[in-house]
Amino acid sequence: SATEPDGDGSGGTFGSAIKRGEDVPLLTGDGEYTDDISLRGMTHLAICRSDHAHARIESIDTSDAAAMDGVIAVYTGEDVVESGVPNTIPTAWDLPGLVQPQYRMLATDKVRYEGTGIAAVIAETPHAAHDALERITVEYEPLEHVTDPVEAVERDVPPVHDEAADNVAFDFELGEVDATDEAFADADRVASVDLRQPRIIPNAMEPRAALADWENATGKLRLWMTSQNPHLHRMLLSAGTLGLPENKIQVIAPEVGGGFGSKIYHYPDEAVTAWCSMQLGRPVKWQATRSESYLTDCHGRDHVTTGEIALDDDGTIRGVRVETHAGLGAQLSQFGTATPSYLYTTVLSGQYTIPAIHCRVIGAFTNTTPVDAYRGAGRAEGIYVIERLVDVGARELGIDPAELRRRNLVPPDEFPYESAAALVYDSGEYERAMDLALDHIDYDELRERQRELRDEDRYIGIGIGNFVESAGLSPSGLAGDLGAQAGGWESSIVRFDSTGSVTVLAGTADQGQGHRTTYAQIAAEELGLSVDDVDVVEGDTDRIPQGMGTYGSRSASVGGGSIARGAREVREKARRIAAHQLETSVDDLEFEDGEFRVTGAPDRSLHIQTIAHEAYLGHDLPEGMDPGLEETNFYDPENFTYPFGTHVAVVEVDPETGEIEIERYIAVDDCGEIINPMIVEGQVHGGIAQGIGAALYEGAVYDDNGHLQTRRMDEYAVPHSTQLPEFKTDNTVTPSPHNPIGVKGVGESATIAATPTMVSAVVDALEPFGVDHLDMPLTPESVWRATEGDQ
Ligand code: MCN
Repeated sequence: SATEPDGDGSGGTFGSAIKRGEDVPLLTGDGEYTDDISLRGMTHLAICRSDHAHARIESIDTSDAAAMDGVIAVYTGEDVVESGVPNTIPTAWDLPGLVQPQYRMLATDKVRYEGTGIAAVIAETPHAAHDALERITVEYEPLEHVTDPVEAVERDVPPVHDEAADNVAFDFELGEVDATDEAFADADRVASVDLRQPRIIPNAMEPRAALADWENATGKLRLWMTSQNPHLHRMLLSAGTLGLPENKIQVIAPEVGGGFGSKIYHYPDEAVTAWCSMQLGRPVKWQATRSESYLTDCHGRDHVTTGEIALDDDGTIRGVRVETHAGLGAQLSQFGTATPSYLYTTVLSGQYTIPAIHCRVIGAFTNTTPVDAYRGAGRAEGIYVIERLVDVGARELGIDPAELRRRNLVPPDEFPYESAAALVYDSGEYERAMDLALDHIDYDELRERQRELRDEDRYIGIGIGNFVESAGLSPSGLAGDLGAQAGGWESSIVRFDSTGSVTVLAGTADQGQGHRTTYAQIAAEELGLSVDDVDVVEGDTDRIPQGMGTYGSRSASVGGGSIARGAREVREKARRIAAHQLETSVDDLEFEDGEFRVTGAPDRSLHIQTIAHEAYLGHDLPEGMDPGLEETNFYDPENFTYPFGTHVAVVEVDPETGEIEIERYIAVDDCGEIINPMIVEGQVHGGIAQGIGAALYEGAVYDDNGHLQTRRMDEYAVPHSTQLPEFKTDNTVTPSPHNPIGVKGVGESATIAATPTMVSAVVDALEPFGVDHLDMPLTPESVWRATEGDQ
């Protein structure tokens, strides 16, 4: 079928748990990260950042810093302006009525959050550069600040940007307000929940870094950086920020140690690094410290929400109504407007047939680090809301939460399913996945046991998280309609060389996902080869002409889809050469294990690797055929893919201490056809850890002065492995009809699922205490207070 990997040469590699080839250099210390690269004459950049949340810059005195030993130059925002480069950080997706204030490489007039870059010091060593920061004197006129998105809009505070006097960047609505109001008026019951989703700090293992090398002689910039999407960085840097044509910029993403979204965006810092190199004609390196990353990497989430669900007594969901204040931080980041609007509101139907949905999102500027997509981006926040609503609805009706979910699931024969929140879900078997997850814990028996234990003053809770996710935004036309500064397509080159080995050049960029292995599996499968015959190259705009990068769980479906299409074209060209040389027709050739064989005469055959050699000699090709054996493919899928699944957690809560013990964690994910089950399992494990982190531990905290309090690893609690249970993972397979290999994304699924699952479990445990919702993070203190009736 069109949805199955059709490696009819069957290398047998698609679907196998092949070990990640990329891990050997990473585990033996041979991986080369940006900071590992040194160039002759290299200098070091440190960025002077504001320690005020909101203030007018009165003056900046850099003379002492400039006079220090080892300091080469100190630049301020005025110097950047005077250099005449366009100096904008062009960013956000457009939205109706969006206020897009100016965003410069270094601030000149005001600082709008603690961490705003105001001056750049270039020195011979990193230490000299950092020491000099302390000698820069900045005089500020402090202004009142605001860090909370509701207060930003409702309290009378000096605006973060003059252009948005009320701090509202956008006021976005999705769905039919009248139809939803009617559904609510008709329904038997309404349940509601007020909730907060705290800010998350992304915590990639490698902090952001850049190394810029401007060549005066050629007028070309080479920029190594911790990028999830080098081609997008090239595009945004060239026109809006530096004013260079794209062919004068090479962006290279060497090994990148995690991103979770934070390395998608076009930040001022990498641009400043490049600009400084252009001023000095010397290589400049910037390596963020951990605290600098905590302060300046875009944060995630930050929603304050009221959700309502309308239900009939038989459990039928009639409608959902949501209003949320989304904190955007002080500047609009690249996906910072799309995440809380399109990505959030469109998943509010979850896995359920909900006839009426209305959602209003108020995007608010605050004096905080800009907020953008963090693993799960928008979908995580939206699914959290609908899953919390289903739980409070179940409580309201006295119906078991699994049963209420079951009664409202989109049935398998309804696909493609158009939700009231404007998405067309591609395929799904939601009940099958939910049943599988519930079977793992013997759900009905466990409910019985829960009741018995309560009589002994023991409180276990069962949490259920159903999710559906829109992954791999496409097609490009839709992205354009929605105002995206990016396309939904992906590009790759599949290239045989004359020795019969294959290089795949892909426009995506791995930060740990395992593309080099899974892409090799796709190409090897299509070409009947072993994965060892295939090299995968990503992350260099001079080697790979075009690409859109890795985010939104798009690489397997869009990038992998492109590779499969390219490999098939290569195979068909090879088939025509084989037919010519074997003096038969293409239809009389079978392809197996890399061999083209004449049907009925198996001794007459040619291996695809031999054909590759012939293709490059070009001595004996079919009439009119060009030599060579490679294809460039651009692939623009017709829709997102829609991964889904059910996660289940079993916890025990100690009401005396508020401690939560996670006893079981089951994840059933459906990401369509699975390229590599081991990599998929790894993605799910990491995702669960981050989802549990958000539910139980994480959350950025600003103090009363607008200072980020959680700015070190010992102040911001990501879960340790000892705090996590053993995960049980399982899969169902419902292929996506929308791409050539039937895959759906998996990179964000578990993060989306795990957070509502954990909160659901803890709140379920606390039912006897009358608790029907508790805000994250569910610290022992908040749980204990809840058991004491103090929420
Ligand atoms: N895969 C597969 N079979 C499928 C689907 C995916 O074998 N049916 C494989 C893919 O080939 C790929 C991996 O699973 O090797 C993830 O694929 P995909 O879901 O397409 O996601 P992307 O590769 O586009 O990665 C992005 C996604 C996102 S959005 C975040 S955030 C995230 C994540 O991946 N950040 C990560 N996983 C991460 N993993 C690591 N180690 N580090 C990060 O920063």
